[in-house]
Amino acid sequence: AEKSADGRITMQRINSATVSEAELLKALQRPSQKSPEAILKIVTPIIDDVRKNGDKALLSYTHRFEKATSLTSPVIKAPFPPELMKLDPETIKAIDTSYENIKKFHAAQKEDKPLQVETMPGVVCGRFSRPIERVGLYIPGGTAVLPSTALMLGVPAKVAGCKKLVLASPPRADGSITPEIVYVAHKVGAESIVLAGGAQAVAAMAYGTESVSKVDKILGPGNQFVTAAKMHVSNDTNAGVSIDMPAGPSEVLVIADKDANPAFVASDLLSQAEHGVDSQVILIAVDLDEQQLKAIDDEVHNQATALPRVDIVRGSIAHSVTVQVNTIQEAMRISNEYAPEHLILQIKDAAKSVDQVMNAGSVFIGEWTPESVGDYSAGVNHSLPTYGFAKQYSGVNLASFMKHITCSNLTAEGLKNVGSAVMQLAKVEELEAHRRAVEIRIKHMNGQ
Ligand code: HSO
Ligand code: ZN
Repeated sequence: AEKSADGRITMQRINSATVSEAELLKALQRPSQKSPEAILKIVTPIIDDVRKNGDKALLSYTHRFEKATSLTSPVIKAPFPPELMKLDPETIKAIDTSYENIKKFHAAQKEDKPLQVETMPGVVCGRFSRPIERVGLYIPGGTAVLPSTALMLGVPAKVAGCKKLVLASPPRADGSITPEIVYVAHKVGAESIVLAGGAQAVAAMAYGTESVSKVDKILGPGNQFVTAAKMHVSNDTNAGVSIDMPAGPSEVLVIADKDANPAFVASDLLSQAEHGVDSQVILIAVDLDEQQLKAIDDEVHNQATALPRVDIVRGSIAHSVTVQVNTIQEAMRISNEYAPEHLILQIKDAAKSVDQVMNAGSVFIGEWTPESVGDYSAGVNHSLPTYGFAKQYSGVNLASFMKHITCSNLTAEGLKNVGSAVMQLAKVEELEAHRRAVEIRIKHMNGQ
């Protein structure tokens, strides 16, 4: 990781009023990712191997990559043995509280009743939803254990009514799995936990193996190998599997004005910065003077040096930036252009500014709403679009686990009303069978 010359952990600073738009955008560029082609070259043989050789291949990758050489089966099936989910009471309570809040918020996303619209007399169009039957939920391993991600994927899947939930997570070197993840798997009624990570876990869920159930959709964050593998299997029409969204490293953009508490602002920047060296944090400082900017910089440095993951923070802060702007409007313009995964508003009357948010994964409003409440327990989902994909994707939500099916139901009168339009367009497209499917019925009505 890079360090500034004097060893201070500090973000570079630019002023939007004095730099060109191109310079501004350059400063806001996400840390570059390895080329997708290079990653695909690595993951494709792994995916092919697991598709062809099933459990045997899956296990051998887990032995190799996770060093879990004692593992003899790549899956544990429900009911999960209680000794695999021994937790202290505070942790159980925390998971249970978070579970209930996430459940409440996602259950509220259910449609009250199927949609029905009569577009013309006798022409009724409807839409109803059904759960995706089998879902694969990927829980990353790496530098932190993430049972919260198991909650963010498992709870909405359960609320949606998915029949089969398969979790996958890389095991530890001794072959075991984090007990918190097993407890969440148990709570959401998962069918099994695949003890594997990376492209091999994605392939196992996409194609199925002797012991891993094939799924219809794979969701969950992961490193570049996991992401490339998800893209690869979702492009294989023979796999019949979809994915949630493309994923990149995590990021936060904080907009702070004179009202903001420098210590709070720094704490939010750092909670995102500690995720990984490739995380990016952006501060947009609205009309702050040198003294206020320095107060935030000092807090960043002082709080960071006291963190256990200070080395990771050094890495992410090295490619993070403070942008000085004069107005909230300018701050919002830049934020919408950046399209942050997380947007934190530490500004006066923060709620009023939400109207101006056009692109963001999730918004945290006001000084009492740190991102970490949304990461864990408030109820909102933390599986969100990164890398600017908030411009076109939504975060994981109830609909991520559902399909919407439409239907139409016409009366004879309805067919008479809409039939001439149908027949005329069929004529334009020179699809005569289409036209006659209407005509034959109209003739029948007329006793012809
Ligand atoms: N901020 C992360 C989610 C997370 N934080 C998990 C803590 N654990 C990406 O949205
Ligand atoms: Zn987080």
